[in-house]
Amino acid sequence: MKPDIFESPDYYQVDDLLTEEHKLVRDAARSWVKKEVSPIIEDYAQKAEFPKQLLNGLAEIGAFGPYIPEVYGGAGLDQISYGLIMQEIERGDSGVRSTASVQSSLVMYPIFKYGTEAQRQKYLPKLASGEYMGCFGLTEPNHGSNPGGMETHFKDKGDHYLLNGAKMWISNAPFADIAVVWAKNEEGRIYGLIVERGMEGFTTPETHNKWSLRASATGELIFDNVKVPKENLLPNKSGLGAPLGCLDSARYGIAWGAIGAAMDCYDTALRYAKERVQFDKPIAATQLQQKKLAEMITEITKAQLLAWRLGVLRNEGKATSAQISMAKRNNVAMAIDIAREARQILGGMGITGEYSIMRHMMNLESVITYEGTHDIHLLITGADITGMSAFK
Ligand code: TGC
Ligand code: FAD
Repeated sequence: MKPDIFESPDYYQVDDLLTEEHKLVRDAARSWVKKEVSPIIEDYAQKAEFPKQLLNGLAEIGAFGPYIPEVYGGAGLDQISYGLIMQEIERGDSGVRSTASVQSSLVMYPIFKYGTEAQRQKYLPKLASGEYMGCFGLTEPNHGSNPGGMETHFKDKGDHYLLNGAKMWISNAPFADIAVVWAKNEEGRIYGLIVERGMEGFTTPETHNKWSLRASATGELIFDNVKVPKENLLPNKSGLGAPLGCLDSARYGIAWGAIGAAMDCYDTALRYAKERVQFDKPIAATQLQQKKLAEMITEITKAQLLAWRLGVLRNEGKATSAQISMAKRNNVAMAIDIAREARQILGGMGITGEYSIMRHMMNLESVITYEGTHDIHLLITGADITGMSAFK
């Protein structure tokens, strides 16, 4: 792969909307990605292997629990810093951002929000440092977009719970030390349970043959009469709103992350178009390629402003779930469109691992599906503006 000479586009001076702390956090993450992620990531994606050596660095740049209070080992940052970290990591690779998203928003967040003080003390500092890695089990073989129908369940056996069921498509599952698992009790009420690797009857087979997020480890979670200690139940919120509340935080991070992938594709395509000469002139001097590039920077700029405004609303505690859905849907679709157009600008070179574009494009096929599909987020907006749900 070529050396990482990425230069971030900022057509509307969005930097002026950021504080000095935001820029410091963003620049630290950007330098780390250039030094540690870019040189190795293509190789790991080709091998379909997660680069575990990145875990310490992710912890050091504050990617594990950016907005979790420092008293629990988090970085204690605001929502815009969190978004900027996700943007920079996904500029490197969506799979690496996935690992950070899951750890922060889908494992640390529910323990922080719905857990007991003892659970916070036991797990959060170790998750923040990367000593423990976590995964989040919501999706099941028969229930993807409709997690409320989940079949995984637990029974109260007096001194423990007995957990049975299966989850699939779980990021980080093959190497996670703990899993936050969503299951129904005997009354059909959904709760989160912390399941630890090594508990008898708990296995995490890896999912192979993916053409997307190849540098991220994906797997199943199988629960065959797993005895879960009662102190591992997250007691402070139940119902479908509990896992969906975690998704709000992760979807917000993805709205920023997708901008990173789009910026990387745009920057690569712009540079290539200026250097590639056909018919005795750079292809950047042709109207057709300028149309592609001009539309890309327009869409990136709109996405930056959407994400920034959403970050302000989240900092003020005013962002709605439907607003988050709009940003996740718009920004991921924007990024995948830009990846496809950028790939064409590079002609045949665009399909090789010499450049990052094809990897981003394939990764984004997962990003547009997980954390709520493109269709589901449209239906969330539709329900919000009409007051009528079209899901069921
Ligand atoms: P519905 O009746 O609408 O809602 C049930 C309860 O949940 C509440 N709620 C929310 N709470 C917080 N945040 C949200 N975003 C919420 N959306 C709904 C709602 O108020 C209600 O509360 P209550 O107290 O009245 O009971 O539920 P529904 O069954 O009709 O489903 C709604 C729908 C389709 C929007 C929801 O199920 C959905 O979002 N489906 C998509 C599933 C999904 O996103 N799965 C993601 C799995 S995790 C993942 O993909 C990780 S990828 C990780 C990575 O690598 O980055
Ligand atoms: P389905 O729900 O079967 O949807 C299939 C199609 O039908 C989609 O196009 C969808 O938009 C459409 N559709 C569904 N319902 C409707 C409707 N009412 N109206 C119109 N169209 C509809 N899950 C986790 O719990 N944890 C993870 O860590 C995790 N990581 C993932 C990593 C990867 C790489 C991938 C690919 C997925 C991951 N997921 C994870 C699962 C992900 O959240 C689901 O794939 C996603 O929610 C969609 O579910 P599904 O694949 O079962 O598709």
